[in-house]
Amino acid sequence: MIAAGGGTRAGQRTASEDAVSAALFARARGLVPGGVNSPVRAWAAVGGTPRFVARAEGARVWDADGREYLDFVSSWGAIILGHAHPAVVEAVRDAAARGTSFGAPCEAEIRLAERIRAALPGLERLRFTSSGTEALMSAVRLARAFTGRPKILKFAGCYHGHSDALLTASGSGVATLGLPGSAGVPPSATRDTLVAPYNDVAAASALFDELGPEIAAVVVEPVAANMGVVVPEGGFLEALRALTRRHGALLVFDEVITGFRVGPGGAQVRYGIDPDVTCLGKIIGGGLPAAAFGGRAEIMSQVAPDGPMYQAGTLSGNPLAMAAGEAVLAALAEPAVYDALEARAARLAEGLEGVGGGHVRVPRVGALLTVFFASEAPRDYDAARASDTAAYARFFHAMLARGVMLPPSAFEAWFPTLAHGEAEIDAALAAAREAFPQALERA
Ligand code: KE4
Repeated sequence: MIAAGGGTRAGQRTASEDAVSAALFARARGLVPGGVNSPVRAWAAVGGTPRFVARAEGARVWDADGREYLDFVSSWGAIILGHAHPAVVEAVRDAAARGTSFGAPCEAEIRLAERIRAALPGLERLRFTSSGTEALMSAVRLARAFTGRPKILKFAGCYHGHSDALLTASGSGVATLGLPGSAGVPPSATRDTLVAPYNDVAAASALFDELGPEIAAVVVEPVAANMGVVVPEGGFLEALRALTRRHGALLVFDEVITGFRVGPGGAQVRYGIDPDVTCLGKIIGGGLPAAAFGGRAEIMSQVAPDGPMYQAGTLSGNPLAMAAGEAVLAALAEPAVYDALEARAARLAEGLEGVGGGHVRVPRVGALLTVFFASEAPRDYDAARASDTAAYARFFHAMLARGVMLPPSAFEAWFPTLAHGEAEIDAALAAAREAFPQALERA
């Protein structure tokens, strides 16, 4: 199968197809834990040699061995226009020529903040950070500062970055006091973190009945994308909004993935829910390090230097990241952009379910989807973990051999971009038609 747009013929790939990546991986492992700067990139969940990317353009990446792939990782959702989009490259190049970081405010921060607020009016005030982890960590501190309460309620299978309080084991059962989900996180750091199953209104409600006066906030991915894509069931988000209002807690939407991906106003506009605090990331930095947390002015007035809640960052509001983000949001403001994203992602998801022959379910919201080897689309983390991850790993490699780079974990989302046109979707579906039988063969 030829990857759309020419490139390497997958069928002709030689045994040494990853020789250069393998050598780089060995070299990296002598320098960086696991040879990678973020664990998922090591391909532990699917096995094999992680490909080192040499360059990327549009919907494609080329690895260090010179092989071309259709890319559905898209920097974990940070890329939505396509890689190396000319408007982004030019904006970053122009900004860099004026200096890369000032440690002082600059107008670019204001312009990007204005664009974000135009799309998300609920963010009356916002603060930029350099990562989603920082944004969520700050949002938790903000909720505790604003309410004076200690506890946070999150949902099993949702990932909100790696700050201690949010790195809890994915609690099973109705609701558990958070247990540390990583070495180095002491029980003291997560004893105030409550965990309930996603889509389980009764569990969340029971926690509020028991501990409501102590709960500062509910933190939720409005569309879960870190256990694979798990769609909020009707009434789930509405119930969280009602519960938090009734008990005086804040509703924090983690839109690091969904922001500007599932619609021009993110999940909160798509589902018509007004959270108290929103966290953004990925797309707003256009592939450069930028994220943000924001909300009503009354709440954000807690944040230093206006208020007593400290939060800071050397590179927060970095001018290059601001320029990249502004270029991306300007392009996303073009009419019909989201119609195109929605239509192509829908054709991909429906096509995958079609060629999957009843063995897969492909939940999708906007340009966010996952292939689960399961008979039903999971409604929570326990169900997601019950899917056939071994089959997914076989599917991953069968697609890789055909020139399609998928997320190297069954618990991640696929991120099609505006550069994934008809030809790219057709090529991915053609590869999947051949790859599914291989994936379904028991090892
Ligand atoms: P960062 O700190 O990685 O910028 O953002 C953390 C974060 C927060 N909230 C949500 C909903 C997220 O998905 C993330 C990070 N996403 C993962 C991919 N699922 C990043 C990939 C990685 O860890 O390398």
